[in-house]
Order: sequence, then C-alpha cells, then structure tokens
Amino acid sequence: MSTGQIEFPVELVSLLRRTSKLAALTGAGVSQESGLRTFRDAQVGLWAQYRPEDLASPEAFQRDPKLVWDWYAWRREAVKGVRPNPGHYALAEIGKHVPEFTLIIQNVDGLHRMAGNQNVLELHGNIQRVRCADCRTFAETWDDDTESVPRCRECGGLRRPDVVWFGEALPRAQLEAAVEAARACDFFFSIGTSGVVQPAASLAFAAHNRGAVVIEINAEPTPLTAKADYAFHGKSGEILPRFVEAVWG
Ligand code: BV8
Ligand code: ZN
Repeated sequence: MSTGQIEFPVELVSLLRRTSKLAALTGAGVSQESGLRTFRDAQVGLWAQYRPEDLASPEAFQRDPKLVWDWYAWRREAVKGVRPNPGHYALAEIGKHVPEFTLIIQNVDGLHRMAGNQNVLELHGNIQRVRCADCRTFAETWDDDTESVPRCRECGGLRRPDVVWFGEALPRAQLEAAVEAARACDFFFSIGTSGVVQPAASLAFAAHNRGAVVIEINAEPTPLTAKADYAFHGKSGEILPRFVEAVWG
C-alpha cells in the first residue's frame, strides 16, 4: 500500500488528540530520507568490507583505533552534508501539541535536535561529540583528518566518539528516563527501527505491557509488528507529517 493511501483510523486520531503522554523511539530509518545509510544498509567504499557492529565496538577500537576513528570521521562528514527531513520536523511538531512528549533516539547523527526537537534522550550517544577513552574528558575541538588518533590534553589518552559501542552500557540517566517514559505513556511510537538492538528494542514491549497503545511506523515489518496495535509500513518522512496533520492539523 503506497504511503499516499494510508488512512489513520478515526478512533486512533481522536484518542491521540486527547493524549498528554506520548513517547516515541526512533532508529536509523528516520534519517534515511535525509540521505544517511541505515545500519542494515550495506556500507560503501572503503567501509563496504566491514559490518557496522564490527567497527562500533571497544574491541575494534582496541585492535585498530585509527580505522575506527576514520570511520566516525567519515560518518561526521556524511552528516555535515545532510539536513533533517519532514519526519524529524513532524516529531518536533508533536512536541508542541503533547505536554509530556519524550523522544527516545538510537540515532547518533544529531538531526533531531537540528529539527528543533527539545526533550531528546540520546540512548546511543552522538557522533558530533568526542571524548577521551580513558578520563572521559570532552574535547571542545579536534582535528578529523590527522595521521594518528588525537589524544586527550588532560591525560594523553586516545580520543573516541561519544557513542555507545556494542557491549558497552547505555548512559544510565537517559536509559532510566526512557524506561520511565515507556512505562508512563498512553501512546508509544516505534519509528524507523528494525527492533533488534537491545535494550532499546525492549522499550516498546515495556510500554505495551503497561497498556500503552503501540504504533509502528517502519518501511518493513519488524519483530514488534505482531504486538503493535497499529502498524503503518512506509517512509516515516511521508507518514509522520500526514499523521500530525490528521491529528493536530
Ligand atoms: C549492552 C552507536 C551490556 C554506535 C549503537 C539481548 C539479546 C541479544 C543481544 C543483546 C542483548 N542485550 C545486549 C545485546 C547485545 C547488543 C545488541 O543488541 N546486539 C544486537 C545487534 C543483537 N546490545 C549492546 O551491545 C548494547 N550494550 O548490552 O551492554 C552491558 C550492560 C551493562 C554494563 C555493561 C555492558 C549497546 C547497544 C548500542 C550499540 N550502539 N549505535 C554507532 O552508531 O556507531 S546501535 C546502532 O544500531 C545505531 O544506534 C542504530 O540506531 C542501531 C541499529 O538499529 P536501527 O536504528 O533499528 O537501524 P537498522 O538499520 O537496524 O534498521 C532501520 C529500520 O528502518 C529498518 O527496519 C528499515 O526497514 C527501516 N527504514 C529504512 N528507511 C526507512 C525506514 N523506516 C521508515 N522510513 C524510512 N524512510
Ligand atoms: Zn583523558
């Protein structure tokens, strides 16, 4: 069914109009229409030979810090060349209409904030930030194109992107706030995520188990589809603006 024909059930629209508590989880798919590859999309060029989860790990950084540093520098370049899409702006619009709107993101590209989203929980960090791998001191500035991985001015440790690598714990405050929002919301949107990366993928189920209405917006079915109360399969940059128009327009 093309996105153009998607109808939003009347009862869903009227319930959403009255809600005050809404949480949304987004994944790489929400940035796809901005021109950024998702995690599942094959990588290109020099990086085609690597699986993202093989580079996004402390072991990979231990083994070859320069390779991992350069991968994130390449991804930062990619983000510099793109802009938020209508999906990001539609989420910012929801924030203006729903008093308790919590935006929980797996995205590390910074596009949600660029679109004006305020209350954003970055579960997996942000590639626009760099910190020391040892003393965690944040770097205000750093040079992306260097012979070797830049070092920390405080302790001389290697610098790394401020993201959560596979096998690393998520930032406690953000994760606790996300779990709280999932448990307290009336509506939980799962947008542009394949639902395989834990613990983020369990938030929709936590919301479902607390009686929230779960709505999936994704280009293809996921492990969540069977549990979702509503599933709209298509492009989030096309569906979300229409959703916002139908409910709060
Ligand atoms: C941890 C930052 C322990 C880095 C990322 C339980 C079971 C199994 C495995 C585990 C488990 N618990 C933990 C694990 C291991 C692991 C995990 O989940 N592995 C998976 C692969 C099986 N989890 C971890 O390692 C986590 N840490 O558990 O630590 C611990 C605990 C305490 C103390 C010490 C240690 C850390 C996970 C975070 C890893 N970091 N990112 C970086 O980005 O470089 S995750 C990374 O993957 C990104 O954040 C990305 O968001 C995510 C990928 O998932 P999606 O966002 O869903 O993207 P994907 O490409 O998969 O899918 C895109 C979807 O969009 C598709 O469905 C597509 O159809 C759709 N789509 C495409 N275009 C559109 C669209 N939809 C709508 N519109 C479109 N236009
Ligand atoms: Zn340091």
